[in-house]
Amino acid sequence: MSEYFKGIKQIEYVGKGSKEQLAFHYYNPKEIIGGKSMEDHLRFSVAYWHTFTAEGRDMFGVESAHREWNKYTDPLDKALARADAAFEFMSKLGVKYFCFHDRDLVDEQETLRETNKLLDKVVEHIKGKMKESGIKLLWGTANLFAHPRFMQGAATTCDADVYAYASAQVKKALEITKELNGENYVFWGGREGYETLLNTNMELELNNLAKFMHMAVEYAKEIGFTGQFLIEPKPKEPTKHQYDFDVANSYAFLQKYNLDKYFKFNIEANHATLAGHTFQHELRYARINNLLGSIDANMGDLLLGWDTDQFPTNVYENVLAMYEILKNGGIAPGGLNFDAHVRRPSYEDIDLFYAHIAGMDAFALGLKIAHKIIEDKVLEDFIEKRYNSFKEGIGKKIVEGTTNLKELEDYVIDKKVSLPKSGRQEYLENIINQYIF
Ligand code: XUL
Ligand code: CO
Repeated sequence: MSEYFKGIKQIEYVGKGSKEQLAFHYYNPKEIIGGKSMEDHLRFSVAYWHTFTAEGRDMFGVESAHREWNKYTDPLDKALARADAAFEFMSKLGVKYFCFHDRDLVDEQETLRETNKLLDKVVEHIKGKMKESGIKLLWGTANLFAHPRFMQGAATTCDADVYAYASAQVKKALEITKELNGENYVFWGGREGYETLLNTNMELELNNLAKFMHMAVEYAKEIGFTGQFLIEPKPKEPTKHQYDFDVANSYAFLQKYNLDKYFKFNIEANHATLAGHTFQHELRYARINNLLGSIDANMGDLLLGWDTDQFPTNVYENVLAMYEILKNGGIAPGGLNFDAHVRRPSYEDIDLFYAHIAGMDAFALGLKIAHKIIEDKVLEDFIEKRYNSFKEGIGKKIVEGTTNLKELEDYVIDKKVSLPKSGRQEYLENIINQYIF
């Protein structure tokens, strides 16, 4: 078997002082933070599509990277080589999870039957690799957006044959996710949205989408797949308006169609910002509704405004994200999946290591700092006091739902209502800086 990443040894923790860059400066997998190892807190995962399948093509140019493992013309040879490279990479990096779309593993063939046959062979091979390395599958999904048949959606298409094809793809993706003991299954809306309402029956499309998800839940029960179902919201791109806009909007959809007990959310930082939210907002909204399932750890570029899927090297953002994860009691059975790709000019194989190391170190820092902020109750004490007026008197009655508009009017009618306490935003931002730097 070929070695693809020659000259790269196991990536180890060397600590902050070292100048070695093929090493971790903050991510120390076995280090205990708040009673749990960093590795168990963070549950890092490598995204098969960005790291092993894609090669740096963008809207304006062809592939900039040429990966040795993708050079084969025979589809089985290529798929097996890609899997070998993936497991060599993940083992050297020390990441314990990966995620895939069905079409990342193998190229699509003439018929679904042929593609599925090829998939079975590769899944068997991957199963062996997983056993050998101890690397596990965080989640599987189906690619229902790349092939032109899905140009107008998959579960929200205008064409019943396309809908059937997408359903069959999900059936198979569920089977292979179960076969590989996947801990979750993700639905990202891909092209489930519209370009113009002039040609769109929105009601039918949303009803069909809900039926699609119900069928997946049913089939999972039938085959004994017990992983967590996740929806990954994104407001736009590739479609102008995606149906799974953000957590709040998708939660309304889940509730309307009685799907809320089966789904949680896979929240992606760059999707949050495209929706006009902070990453922390989406995490918080999911967390307080007990819907925080997993994370696509990346970041966007605020000046570009599209889904740039960059490695999450912004420590400040990661502190706030880890704050939500810790307050959630952890992220398992979800994890932190690097749905991120190297910049097109970073085309050498070694850049794949530098990029993941950068994301892992920045999230390790986020974990350590967020843990301290929570331990010292920096925000908790402040927030607790900020809402003191709801603990007694009329405030208590409001919280308990034992008052009414008439009583509230009586309460204030002759009262001189003073200003609420200062929000102290800058004071708090300064304290957070003191924890970070
Ligand atoms: C696309 C995206 C996907 C999903 C899986 O923006 O994030 O890669 O994570 O389909
Ligand atoms: Co994603």
